[in-house]
Amino acid sequence: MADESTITKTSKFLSYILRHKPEDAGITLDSGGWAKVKDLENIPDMEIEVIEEIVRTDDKGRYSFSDDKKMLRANQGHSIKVDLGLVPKEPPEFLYHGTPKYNSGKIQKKGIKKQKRNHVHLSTDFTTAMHVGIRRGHSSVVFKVSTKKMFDEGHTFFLSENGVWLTEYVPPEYLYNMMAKDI
Ligand code: HQG
Repeated sequence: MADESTITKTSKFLSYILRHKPEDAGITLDSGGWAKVKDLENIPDMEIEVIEEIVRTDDKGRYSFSDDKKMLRANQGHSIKVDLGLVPKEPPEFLYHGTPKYNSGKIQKKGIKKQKRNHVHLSTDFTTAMHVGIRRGHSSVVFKVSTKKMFDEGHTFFLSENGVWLTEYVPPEYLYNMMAKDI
């Protein structure tokens, strides 16, 4: 077992290179977002045992090995163009989006935009969304989104391997309710 700080440091670096900037570690991803494990092992301070432990224990299931374990990718959260091969899926009636309070006015007016990532990320429950909102250390607002209504009106949804719902954009008229959490 690797120590906590090695796990956190390595996981953050893996997120960074598998979702955003593979070139910063001198690696390339294929069109499906997969990195070769042998390339990852060549990165200084990167150990396969630590990668394996992260894939096994990550609290959000952020990474997956290919079936033959020769490749690794992030399950969602990318800003670089990747085709995760996800199939459109009907969402539940409501999903949730947590955000720092300072974004809420703009979101109410303009809707939820994907910003730098490839999709807007939606959680299945309030608590998870709240944690997404407060993760940068600010009081957060949770929007309840009428996702079934969106779907019925032509919006497409995907469910990532690790249970995060993804869509292109949430127009403001589907933001059904708003709940705040002060920290
Ligand atoms: C906000 C983490 C102003 C949006 C989490 C968010 C998630 C707007 C920020 C995953 C806006 C973008 C994604 C608008 C959206 N005006 N602000 N119109 N529309 N925003 O990090 O959803 O730990 O790209 O609310 O758990 O916070 O990395 O998206 O606050 O699943 O695995 O713009 O990242 O997962 O921020 O987080 P992000 P997110 P990991």
